[in-house]
Amino acid sequence: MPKQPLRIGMVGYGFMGRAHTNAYLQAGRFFPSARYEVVLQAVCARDAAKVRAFAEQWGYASIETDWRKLVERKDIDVVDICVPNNLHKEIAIAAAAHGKGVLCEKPLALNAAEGREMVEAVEKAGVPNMVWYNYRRIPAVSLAKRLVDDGRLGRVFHYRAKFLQDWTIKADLPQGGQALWRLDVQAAGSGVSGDLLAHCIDTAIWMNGRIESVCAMTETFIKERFHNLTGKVEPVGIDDACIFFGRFANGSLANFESTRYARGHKAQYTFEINGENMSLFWDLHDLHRLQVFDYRDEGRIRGWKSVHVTDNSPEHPYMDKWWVPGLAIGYDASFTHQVADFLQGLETGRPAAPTFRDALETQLVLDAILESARTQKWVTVPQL
Ligand code: SOE
Repeated sequence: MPKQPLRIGMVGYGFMGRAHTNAYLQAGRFFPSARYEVVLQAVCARDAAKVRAFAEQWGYASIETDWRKLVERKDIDVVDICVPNNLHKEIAIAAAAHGKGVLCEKPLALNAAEGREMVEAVEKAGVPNMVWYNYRRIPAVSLAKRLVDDGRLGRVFHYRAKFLQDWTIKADLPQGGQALWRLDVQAAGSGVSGDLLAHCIDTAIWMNGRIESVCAMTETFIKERFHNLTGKVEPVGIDDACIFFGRFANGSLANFESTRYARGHKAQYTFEINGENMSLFWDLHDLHRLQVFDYRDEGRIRGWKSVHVTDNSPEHPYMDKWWVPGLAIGYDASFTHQVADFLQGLETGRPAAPTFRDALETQLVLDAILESARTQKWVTVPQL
């Protein structure tokens, strides 16, 4: 039976545009869906020459230079949003109103109020929706989630995570425009909290449940930067670093840190979860490895086990579709797995997570963190 085309219209073509497009191509090859064939139908960005070059390089059939035209096109089924955070809401709501499925880069929105509007829009339209919190689908991380869900940890006491980078230490790095929109509070909404901690919070909630309350501290180390869009030196409105602790609904304690001022660290995302029977530790720099300590092991050989999650059996999530046992896959594969799961969600009617609604939970925690840092008080995270 011929497969049904699922025609993607992508807005933006930066780092995430490449990551998503690569995932669409790879998913069709390594995780073919029985029902859908992903088609790279159109890519949209303001600069016609640049977006045409991107379309040619990556295989998109057409281009647009105005996202409003893209979301109206009858030959697009899913709109994929890969532009700065301040554009997510408007595009998502318009795409949903035109009956398109909507995939959105993380974080969902500038803040929870925007996120709520986006959730309402996709749910009212009844369209498929998902947010690209890709790290859930690194096989070692997915395996950790399975162990937690199987109850192997027992009662959980602690969850700690950090995401460290060092690329903004330079004082003469401007803010605004192209890749540097992440430094501009108007475009990004926040700094490391929305950009990096959002990943940690998404994984944490997924693995360990709701975060109920938080107490946070943020710092902006470089207070003014040249702004590429205004041509002037402007105050910096983002958080350069954020540390928070909190309480999960299951009674366990949360401890999180993120910064772009940790010299030597490029993307060190780690998490650890400590239960009464078992602890798990993962580090993005060694992404295949899940460190496991099981207290129930025989005493003589009890200790931290280093599980290399590259077996090509279904016991190691996603790995049976790749190479032979022991051979590594990379960061890019987490996006490929997300596309594969999205297609499976369409086939089975059980939507792939995180949906917009799931991602709104992370957004609520982010708002609470920023409020706590501002007011120097504990903040209760509102229920969804
Ligand atoms: C920031 O440098 C960044 O690219 C984030 O925007 C991504 O979400 C993260 O995965 C890697 O770091």
